[in-house]
Amino acid sequence: MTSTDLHDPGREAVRARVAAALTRSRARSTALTDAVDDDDLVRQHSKLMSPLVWDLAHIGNQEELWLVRDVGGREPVREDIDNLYDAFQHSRASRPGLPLLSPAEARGYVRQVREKVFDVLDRSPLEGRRLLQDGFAFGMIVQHEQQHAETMLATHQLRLGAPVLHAPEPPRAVVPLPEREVLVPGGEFTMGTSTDPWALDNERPAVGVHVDAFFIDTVPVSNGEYLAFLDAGGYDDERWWSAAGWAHRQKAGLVAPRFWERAEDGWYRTRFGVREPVPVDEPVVHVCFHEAQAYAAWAGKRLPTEPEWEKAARFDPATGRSRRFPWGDEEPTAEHANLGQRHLRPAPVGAYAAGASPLGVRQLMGDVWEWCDSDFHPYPGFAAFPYREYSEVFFGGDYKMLRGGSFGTDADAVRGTFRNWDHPIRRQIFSGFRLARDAAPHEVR
Ligand code: AVJ
Ligand code: FE
Repeated sequence: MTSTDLHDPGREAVRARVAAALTRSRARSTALTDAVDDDDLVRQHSKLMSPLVWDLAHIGNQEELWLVRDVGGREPVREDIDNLYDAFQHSRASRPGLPLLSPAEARGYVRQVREKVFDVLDRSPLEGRRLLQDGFAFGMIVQHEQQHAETMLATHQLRLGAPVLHAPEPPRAVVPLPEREVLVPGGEFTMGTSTDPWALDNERPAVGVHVDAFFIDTVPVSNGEYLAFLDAGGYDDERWWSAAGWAHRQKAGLVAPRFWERAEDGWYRTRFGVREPVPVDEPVVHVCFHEAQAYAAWAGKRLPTEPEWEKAARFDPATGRSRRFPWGDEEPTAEHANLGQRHLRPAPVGAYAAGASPLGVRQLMGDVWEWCDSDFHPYPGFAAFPYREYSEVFFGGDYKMLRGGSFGTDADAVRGTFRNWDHPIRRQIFSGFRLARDAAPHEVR
C-alpha cells in the first residue's frame, strides 16, 4: 500500500467523519462530568448507576482496548486498570468501592488515550479487516461513548441537589396534529441492515419479516393521557397488569412514573433538579415496561412488537423499501428529531412533523425510548461482532426492547434499525411508549 492509498478521498471522508464524531462525543462526556465537583463525580447517586468517574474512565478504557491496542497495535496505556473498568467484573452497585482513578487521573487518562487514537486514525488504512472497514471500530467506540453519555445523563437525573445542566426548550407541537393512529399495511418488509456501516451486530443482517396489518399511534402517550390512567385507579387495578407486572407493582410500591410526586394542587415531577408541574402535553417518560403494558391494556390497546415498531418507522409503502430513518436516509438534523441532549426534555407530542414516517408517524426517533413487547433475540444469520459481550450475552427472555432513542441519545448512537434493551422493571432510563392495536379484517383496505 502506498501513502496515496492511505489518503484517498473516500478514506479521507471517513477519517473526517470519525474525527468529528470523536470530538463531539468527547465534548458531551466532558460537559456531563465537568458540570459537577469531584465529590459528586465519585459518589454513587443511585445503586442502579456507576459513579460518573467510573463511566469516564470506562469510556477511555474501551477506547484503549479497541482503538489503541487492537486497531493501532500499540503498547497498552494502562493495562493495570482493565479489570476495574470491565463492566462484567464489577456490578454497578459495587463500583464506588473500587480503587478507581481519581477525577483528575481519569481526565488525564482519557486525554492520553484520545491523543493516541487520533494518531491511529491518521495511519489506519481503514480497510483490510472487517473491524476497520468504513471506520467501524471507530464508529463503535463513538457509539459506546455516546451510550455512556446517555447513562451519565440518567445519573444526573437521579442526582439530588440544585440544577447544573441547562438547555433551551424543545420545539412546540406542529399543528394540525396528525390523526391518532394510522394503518400499517400487512406484508413483508426489510428489518435490520446488512449495509449500514456503523450498525452494530444485533441490527444485522437484513431479514425479510412478515407483519400483519396493524394500527400504530402517530405520537407517543402523553403525561396527560397517563394521568387519566392514574385517576382511573389504574395502579390499583390488577386487571390491567401482567402477572409479573402486578407482582412488581406491589413489591416496588409503584404509584406513578419515577420522579413524579403528588402535591395538593396536582402532580409534580423533578427533572435535572427542577421541580415543575407535570406537563400534560409531553410524552410520558421514566415508566417501566410493566407500567407501559398496563396503561396499554387499560386503554384497550397494546404495545407494538419490535418488528411492528421498525416497520412503522422504516417502511416506505411507495417503494417497498426500508429507510434508515422515518424521514429518509439522511442523517438527523434539529428539524427531524429531539436527539443529542440539545434539549433536556422530550418535546410535546406532535412536534417534529419533518421527522414523520411516510405513514405520518411522528417522534419515532428521539424524545423518549419506546418500549416494545418483544424479548431480545438475534435475527436469523446473526454473528457476534466484534465481541460477544455487546449483545449476545443478553439474548433470551430477561430483557424487553426499546426503540428510537430519547432526547438523551446522540444521532450517531441511534437509527431506524438500532436496538436497545433493558430489564422490564427499569425506569431510570428515558423510556416512554406508544400504542398499537390489531387491525380488524374490515379495517384492512
Ligand atoms: C445497549 C444501552 C443496553 O449501556 O448497557 C455500554 C450499551 N454496552 N457499554 C448499556 C453498552 C457496553 C448498553 N445498552
Ligand atoms: Fe460500556
